[in-house]
Amino acid sequence: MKNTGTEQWIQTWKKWTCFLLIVLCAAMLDCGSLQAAKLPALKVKGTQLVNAKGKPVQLKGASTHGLSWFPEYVNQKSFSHLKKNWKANAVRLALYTSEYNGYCTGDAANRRALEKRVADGVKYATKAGLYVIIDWHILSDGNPKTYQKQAASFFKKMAGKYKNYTNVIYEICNEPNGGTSWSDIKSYAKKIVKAIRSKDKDAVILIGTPNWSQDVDVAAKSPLKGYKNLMYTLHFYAGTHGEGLRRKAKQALKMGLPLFVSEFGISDASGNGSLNQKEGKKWMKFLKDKKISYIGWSLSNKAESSALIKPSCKKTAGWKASDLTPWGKWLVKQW
Ligand code: IDC
Repeated sequence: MKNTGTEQWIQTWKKWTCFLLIVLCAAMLDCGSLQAAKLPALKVKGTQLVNAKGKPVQLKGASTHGLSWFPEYVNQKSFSHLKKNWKANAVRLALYTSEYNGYCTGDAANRRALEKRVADGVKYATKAGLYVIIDWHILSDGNPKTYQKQAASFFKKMAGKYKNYTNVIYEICNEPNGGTSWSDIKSYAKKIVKAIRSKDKDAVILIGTPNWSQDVDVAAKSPLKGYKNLMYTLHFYAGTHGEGLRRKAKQALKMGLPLFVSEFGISDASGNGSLNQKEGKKWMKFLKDKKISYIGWSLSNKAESSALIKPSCKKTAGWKASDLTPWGKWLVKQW
């Protein structure tokens, strides 16, 4: 009888602890960081992207068009549609640096708006259960060194913010071009990789290669040393690029270079013109054989053959097959 008071107190204490634990779990389930933890962290082993158990992983998904051009496609329903209906497992956020309200050419308000769009994109992708590539989309600015300072501070900021996200991947320069040498790209990459690694020790980082991310054989001769989880990008448009480019890719793989196709299409390289499905099939076979990840361009309804959505379709999510362009239908079948 003497103990009743203590026992009652213990019972009440147990009930409250239980209740608090449930509340805590519910709150955590709702929060993005726990969602992110659901996706296994990836790493690079040899030339292959793998999970923690060393099993090969192939990421497959779509790239947005420029975040300033088509911001409306960055929404929760759209990214969830990618995952649930299209069976993609990744999305790429194309942050143009120079063209059309680019991150480095627009004003401070534009920069803030773009950073908010990237943050929203990461949040939606995380909730949808997608890996997400933050793509520093250099293009008309040719040499990544043009905006190296801005790139270093941008990626340091992103890596600090997302260091605990297992689904965030950094692509540090979309397509160096205009004769930019591998040694220039490499010197840029060293700086940016260092900036990212000062915050995030192991996120996967994608590095662009010379000649619009095609000369992977050149990068293979002298890859970056001293860092893990680095991959090199190979871009192709099957209407323009065929066996010649695959040969370069095979050569690079043979030399031990990990490849990632962070952008491709089956139109010509302008992003328009007719589709080359036959060459596209050869590329798919190659990518499947080698278990190389691939991201199709672009999640937009622009009137060009590399857009996934028909120009007449104004929906920004919840698409039916009839809302997709021939390329959209083709790509979705590959996932
Ligand atoms: C194209 C878009 C087009 C836009 C142009 C801007 O499809 O609507 O006007 O960029 O310059 C790439 C680039 C990618 C291109 C795409 C098609 O990474 O930005 O998008 N492409 O030209 N490399 C090869 C092809």
